[in-house]
Amino acid sequence: MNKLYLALGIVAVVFLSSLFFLQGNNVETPQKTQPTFSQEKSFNLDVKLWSFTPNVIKVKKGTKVNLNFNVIQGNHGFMIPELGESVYLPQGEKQQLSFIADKPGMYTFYCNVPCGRGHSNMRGQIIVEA
Ligand SMILES: [Cu+2]
Repeated sequence: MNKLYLALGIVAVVFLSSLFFLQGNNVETPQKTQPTFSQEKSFNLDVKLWSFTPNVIKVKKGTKVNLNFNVIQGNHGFMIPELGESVYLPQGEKQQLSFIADKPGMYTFYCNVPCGRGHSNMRGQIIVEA
């Protein structure tokens, strides 16, 4: 009788520890990674007919970039196709766009709302340094 209990006990211990082991393994499976950033930088951009000021923005890779738009004149848009980011910028409003610059390169941004004669001049660059 004692041997039976002992055998059952051993089975139970093995079973429970294997559950624990599996659970431990689960913790180590790669999770979907959240984008991380090493620093954060904010830029104030004035938006007018027909310019973004500044129109060149330089950051280091891994920076969280906050663009604060002060829309002074006209209705505009701000778009960075390569990063899949865009925001509508109606006159008189303040808007913000944030993203993590995690890939080095030169990204062109431009106004994507037809705003008249100088519309095609409304462009600039975000330079992400390695
Ligand atoms: Cu425009």
